[in-house]
Amino acid sequence: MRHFTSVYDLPNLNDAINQARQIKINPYGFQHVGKNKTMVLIFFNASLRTRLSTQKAAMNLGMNTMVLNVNQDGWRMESELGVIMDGDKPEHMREAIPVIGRFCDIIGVRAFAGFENKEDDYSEKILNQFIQYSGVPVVSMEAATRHPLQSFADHLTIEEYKTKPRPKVVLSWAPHPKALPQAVPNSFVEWMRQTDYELVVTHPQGYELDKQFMGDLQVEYNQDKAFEGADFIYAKNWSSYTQYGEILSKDMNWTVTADKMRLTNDAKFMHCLPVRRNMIVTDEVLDGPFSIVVDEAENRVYSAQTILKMILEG
Ligand code: SN0
Repeated sequence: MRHFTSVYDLPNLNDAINQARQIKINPYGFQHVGKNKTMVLIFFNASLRTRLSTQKAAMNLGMNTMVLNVNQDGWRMESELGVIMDGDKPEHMREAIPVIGRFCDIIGVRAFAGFENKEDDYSEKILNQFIQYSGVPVVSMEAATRHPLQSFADHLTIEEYKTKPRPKVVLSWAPHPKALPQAVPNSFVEWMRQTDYELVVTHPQGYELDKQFMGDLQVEYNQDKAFEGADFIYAKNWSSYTQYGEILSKDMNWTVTADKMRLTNDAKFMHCLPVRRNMIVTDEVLDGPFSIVVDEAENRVYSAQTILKMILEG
């Protein structure tokens, strides 16, 4: 494996999960793999878990890490080719990316959807420039359309908590005050479709995800029905894909409550975090015994470490 941008980059999904479980048992057993190797983490957007877990993963492998918050600590970067650079962006990605590549062995990039242009976002314009110009392996730390390190950690978490071979896993839209990307739900659906779990997606009309992620999966528009007998509830807000980047609903009837959780088969509650309390999910559920959001976040280390190890060994 050279780059990691989606589940399709993994040579074998079961093997990746097994490796992650091994790494979780023995996180410092592979310190030689990253000796004298450097990872640069580039953030165009805010981060807490991704930043810390990816650095921790790299350090567990004996790597050195350097972090740059572009647009805050670094020069603002131009991404358009052929423009006259007379504005507020002093640096072009065309030079910045290969320069960064000379300083490291792996680059991690976080570049959310900008919501200015659907084509630019869904063609992964920024991430692909890193792949094209850096000369080193590139790991997506949430790009415009996917968040694969998160989905990998989600899969690992479900494997740990499932009590039957084929659990019912429900992705539920929930309300939020801001327009959020589709990356987390896109990636979650795409990843879950590679497992044999029973996957159900529920959201209000107008929140349909891009077909490339949903495939032939049908949406259950009735949230209560979706929750019936669920083993895992994965809540997430996203903005509309069809009416690109718009908020069509803030309907608090979609908030995950204890009453709704009672429809499930004592489902575990999951969310990638950060989570807006009493918008996405009530305090009662989030602080209750079925919430596994912190364990899910811990698994970000082992999913990232598996990916970095596979790249270093590749
Ligand atoms: C990001 C998203 O893609 O939804 C990152 C999740 C891992 N979430 C946010 O930007 C939340 C921001 C907010 O205002 O709650």
